Amino acid sequence: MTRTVIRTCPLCEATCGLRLELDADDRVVSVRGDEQDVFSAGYLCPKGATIGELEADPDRLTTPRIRRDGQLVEATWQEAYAEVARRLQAVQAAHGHEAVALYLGNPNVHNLSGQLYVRPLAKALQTPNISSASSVDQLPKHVACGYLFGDPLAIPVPDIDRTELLVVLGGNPRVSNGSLMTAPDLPGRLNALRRRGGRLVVVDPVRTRTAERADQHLAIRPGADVWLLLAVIETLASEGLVDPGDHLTDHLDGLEEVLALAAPFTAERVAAACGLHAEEIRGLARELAATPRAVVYGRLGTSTVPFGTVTSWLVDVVNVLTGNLDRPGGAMFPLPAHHRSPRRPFRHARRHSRVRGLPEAIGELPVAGLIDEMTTPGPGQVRALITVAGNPVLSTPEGARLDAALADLDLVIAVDPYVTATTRHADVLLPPPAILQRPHYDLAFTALAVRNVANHSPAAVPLAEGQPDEWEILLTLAAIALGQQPPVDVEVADAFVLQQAVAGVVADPGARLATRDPDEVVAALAGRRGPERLLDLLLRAGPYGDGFGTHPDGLSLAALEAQPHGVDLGPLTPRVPGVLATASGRIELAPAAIVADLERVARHLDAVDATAATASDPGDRRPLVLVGRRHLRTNNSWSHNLPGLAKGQQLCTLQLHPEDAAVRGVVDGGQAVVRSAAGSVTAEVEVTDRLRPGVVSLPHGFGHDLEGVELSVARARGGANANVLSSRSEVDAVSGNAVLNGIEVQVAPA
Ligand SMILES: Nc1nc2c(c(=O)[nH]1)N[C@H]1C(S)=C(S)[C@@H](COP(=O)(O)OP(=O)(O)OC[C@H]3O[C@@H](n4cnc5c(=O)[nH]c(N)nc54)[C@H](O)[C@@H]3O)O[C@H]1N2
Ligand SMILES: Nc1nc2c(c(=O)[nH]1)N[C@H]1C(S)=C(S)[C@@H](COP(=O)(O)OP(=O)(O)OC[C@H]3O[C@@H](n4cnc5c(=O)[nH]c(N)nc54)[C@H](O)[C@@H]3O)O[C@H]1N2
Ligand code: SF4
Ligand SMILES: [Mo]
Repeated sequence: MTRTVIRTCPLCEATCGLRLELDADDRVVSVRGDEQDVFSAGYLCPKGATIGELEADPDRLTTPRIRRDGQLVEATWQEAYAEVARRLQAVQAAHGHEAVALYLGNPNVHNLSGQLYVRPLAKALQTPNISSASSVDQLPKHVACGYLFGDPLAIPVPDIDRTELLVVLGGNPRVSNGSLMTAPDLPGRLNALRRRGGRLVVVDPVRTRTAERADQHLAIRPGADVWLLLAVIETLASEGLVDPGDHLTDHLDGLEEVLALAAPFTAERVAAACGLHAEEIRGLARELAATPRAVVYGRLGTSTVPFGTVTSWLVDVVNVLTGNLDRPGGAMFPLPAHHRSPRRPFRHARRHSRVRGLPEAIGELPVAGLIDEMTTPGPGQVRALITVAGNPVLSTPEGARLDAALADLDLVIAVDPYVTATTRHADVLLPPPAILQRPHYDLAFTALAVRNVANHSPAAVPLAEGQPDEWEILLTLAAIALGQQPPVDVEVADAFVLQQAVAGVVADPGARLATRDPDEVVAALAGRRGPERLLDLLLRAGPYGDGFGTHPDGLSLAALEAQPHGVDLGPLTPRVPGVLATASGRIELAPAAIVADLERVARHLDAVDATAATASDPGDRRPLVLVGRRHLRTNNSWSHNLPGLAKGQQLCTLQLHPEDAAVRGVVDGGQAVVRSAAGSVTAEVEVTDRLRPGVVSLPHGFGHDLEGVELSVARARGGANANVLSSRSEVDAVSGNAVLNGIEVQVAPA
């Protein structure tokens, strides 16, 4: 006897619907794409297909661990919480609240508990030292959109199903399945674009899977997109092609300023630095101007670079100048079903990190500064770290140094289902429930989706006796951080969280709940608890909500539960000016804080010109430039333990061009030492002409063969930790985001 469970895959941003068969013991016996899903229509990738393997992974923890005599031994939840209280409160008492740092990893964004209960924990800790995977990823986009539109979460996405020209910079959606662009079945959507006569242009130093199936591939030099985009703007301006469109005329500030700023960056001036021909750059600008529905989209390769914020900003500036912002087929703002707090005009750099003065953004400090906060003595030194769903030893700069710094901390607490390179340092390790044991709704990704959709998955498998859900773990940590002793009454803590949420919603004139009596709202939510109660509130108060009776046909959690394949709320619609939260109420096309970095952009161009001049010498021994990559069958650092995904293959290879390999005497299948200013690793060599000469590629998330890691499959293949090579001092100046692409390295046979 099996039963069918329909739910959304939480493993990447594509939010595909899954159709699972579970046996009588709740084991997954088969996984298919849900053909009735309103958004994914049956699409499934190899990662989604292994969800059963993930749930059944013998290395996945279900029991807490605490450190006793140097060993991580199993403990009860009571013992684990008691240990947290004893040791966390001791650090707080001895060194102050700021001595405790919090690092939030990527899976928090794919998890309702992480989305709704991490913030109460962060608040309760009363520490400035909060960082997340955002600052090794998309932070520059938040900062750019914060300045442009006043709201760091107002990120326009390519209207991929209606565009006629998609220009992808530094993204590989055929492998990543999309990022800051939630669209299940991107391979199918890209095929459809070309079938209807549209064009795909890919700008990437590597001929990726996306690039090889594009109409045009521009093999740019790493880090050069900033100059490319400035030259596109210069071309639009000098050839009279600027036309933001009537719909934006009354909502735009700074247009003339942007055009003036781009004037020095002609295509001819930047071509060598970009490694492209001037005519290719001008051609791109002309094509963008001439195509009625076109959109530029930048992803990781435009973000984790020295000018990440400027580049992310320029992407949307080009969309504005070509009339493609907020228009069908261009870059559009989704309108998700849940209520979002009204945004005050974006503020940035409200405080700075203690040691290096890195700026705060979206309430966090860049993780590139964390090692310094841990290792630099003085008042405010970090002595304890809590990680929730993160593996910073493998995902953040100078991973090996972070690893050493973690060993010296007074306390490490981790909420994570695995003993990883990072969590092997934990003094207390608290495992969250499995994916099928928790409800799922994509608060983050419905706000980045190329259609407005809503889809809820209730928990499919019950929690074990005494097993806490992840939100209960997070609330318990929060209460302990506030000085309580366990056992913590999570219902009381949760009632407080709800009360705060309701107060925020009824005070928002834009909510479908404004001016209602808070007690009445709380009463109407009775019968649910935890994240589902909060979600019900947000859905009912949201733009499609039932308003607790004012819009009887509107959405509620119950309405979504009745629609397991999701609810389609239609294509994206124009949202300017309503979406804007700037002080002026307009799009601020030339924000001073971003414009200030253009001087550095110009200086770097001069410096790069000098090296570009020698780049064509095939025998030259200039440093190579390292970029990252992803594989269809991996998910950052934590899927490598699934035999079905890994298939026994070494995916962590150093790719380099045949010319570069020959000059250095490294051979396909051999071992090479890769050295940067920050460190060195040894990796297996893969020679391929997919890369631009001078560029080498290594994926991140590997390097599991460290003492104490309990990932039996992943350990066996090890792989090199790419972040031994990235430097914590290389950051995007505006946002503090780490530079992970475009690192100078030397390669030699091992
Ligand atoms: N299968 C799989 N899917 C994933 C993930 C995964 O690990 N595996 N991770 C998920 C996560 S967390 C994210 S953030 C997304 C990322 O999603 P994407 O950004 O689509 O994926 P990446 O493969 O990182 O693509 C970055 C591309 O930028 C190129 N690049 C590097 N430097 C430069 C540069 O200076 N300029 C330009 N133009 N290109 C450059 C690289 O060659 C690479 O092809 O993927 C998500 N999806
Ligand atoms: N060199 C280089 N470095 C990079 C990148 C790159 O392209 N190149 N990409 C960067 C990007 S885009 C990202 S997003 C980061 C990711 O960096 P991180 O978020 O730090 O790392 P992940 O590898 O995603 O690790 C996630 C951890 O969460 C745990 N986990 C999984 N599900 C859950 C859950 O439901 N609850 C809890 N509590 N834990 C869970 C996993 O066991 C794993 O230990 O890496 C960044 N680092
Ligand atoms: S594309 Fe992403 S969401 Fe879809 S099945 Fe694969 S991992 Fe899951
Ligand atoms: Mo990411």
